[in-house]
Amino acid sequence: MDRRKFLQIPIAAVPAFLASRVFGQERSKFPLSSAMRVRGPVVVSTWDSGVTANNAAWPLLRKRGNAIDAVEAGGRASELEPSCCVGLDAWPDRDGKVTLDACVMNGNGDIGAVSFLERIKHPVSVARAVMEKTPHVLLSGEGAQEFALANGFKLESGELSEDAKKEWAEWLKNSQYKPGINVERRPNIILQFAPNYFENGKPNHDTMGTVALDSKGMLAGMVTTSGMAFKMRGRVGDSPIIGAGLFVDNEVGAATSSGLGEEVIRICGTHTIVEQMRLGRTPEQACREAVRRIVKRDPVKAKEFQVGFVALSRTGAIGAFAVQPGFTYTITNEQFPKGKIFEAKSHF
Ligand code: SD4
Repeated sequence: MDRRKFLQIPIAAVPAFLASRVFGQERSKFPLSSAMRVRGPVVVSTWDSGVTANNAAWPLLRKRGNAIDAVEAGGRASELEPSCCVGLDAWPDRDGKVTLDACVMNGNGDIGAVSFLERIKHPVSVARAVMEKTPHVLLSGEGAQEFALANGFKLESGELSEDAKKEWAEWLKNSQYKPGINVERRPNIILQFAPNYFENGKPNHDTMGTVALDSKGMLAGMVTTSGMAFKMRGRVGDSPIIGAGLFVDNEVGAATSSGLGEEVIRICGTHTIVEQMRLGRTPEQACREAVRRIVKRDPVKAKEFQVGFVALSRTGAIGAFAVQPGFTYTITNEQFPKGKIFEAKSHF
C-alpha cells in the first residue's frame, strides 16, 4: 500500500488490541505529575518506540545490573529495530548515505561518542568503546569507522534499506530539507508496532535517547540516531554532543532530548536541564525551562519544529516537556514492567 493511501486510513480502523499486544500498555494521555517518583531501578526512553530500548534495558536493571550496561543494551536493540528508525536501516542524508551519531555517559562523568559514522551497525557500542578504550571523548567520520573496525566491529554494506530507498527517491523529487514536527516515518511499520502514533496526525521521530537509574543509585544514559532525515552530508546534530543530547550527573540526575538538534545545541539543552534540577527544579520544570529558552529565541520559527526533553532525577523523579504536543516517552520499572507510554506537556 502506498504511503499516501495508507495515511487516509482512519485511526478508528486500527484494532486497539494491537497496541496493547505489542506494548502491553496504551499511551497515557496524562503525563506523570512532576511530583511523582518511582522507586528502585528505572529506565526512561524518548518516544513510544522507547519500549524497544526499555525492553532490552529492564531485564539487566531488574537483576541489579549496571545502568551503563542497561542503556547500551537499549541502544543496541533500537539500532536493530527498523521501527525505531535509528540504525543502518534508517533514513539517509540528502546524498543517500546513512550517517549515525551516538553517545553514552554515566553519572561519574565518563563519556564517549561517535558522529558521522557510516556502515557500522552499533554506534552506541562504538561510543562506549571510545569512552573505555581511548583518551578521547568523541570520534567522527572515517576515524570513528577505523576505530570501530580496529575494535572488532564489522563493516556493513552501506546499502539503503528498501523503505529508505523509496523515501529517499520520493524526497529527491523536491529535495527540500524541511524537518517536520514529530516527523512522519515508516507508517506501515509504525502501524504494526504503535497504532497510537497516528492520534492527532503527529507521528514519530528518529532518535532514541535513554536514561536509567540502577539499584546501586548509579545513573547512565545513551543516545543513538541517524539524525535528521535528508540533512546535509556531514551534518551532526545534538545527539552525540554531551550537554546537548545527553547529560548525566550522579549528584543530580540525567536528561536526554529528541527533535531539531540545532535548537538543542544552541542552549546546551540537557546540561541546562541538569543544572536547573541542581538548583531545585523538578525534572518537568527543568525541561520546561529548556523549552522556554528555545522558544524565546524565535517564537515564530518555534511553531514549525519539535524538541522534546525527558529527565530523571537521582531520586527517581521523572518529567518531560516539549515544544509541540505529541512528544512521548516510555517508562519501565517494577511498576510498569512492560513499559508505560506518557505524552509530555508542551509549550504550544
Ligand atoms: C538530530 N535530534 O539529529 C536529532 C534528530 C531527532 O527525532 O531527534 N529526531 O537533530
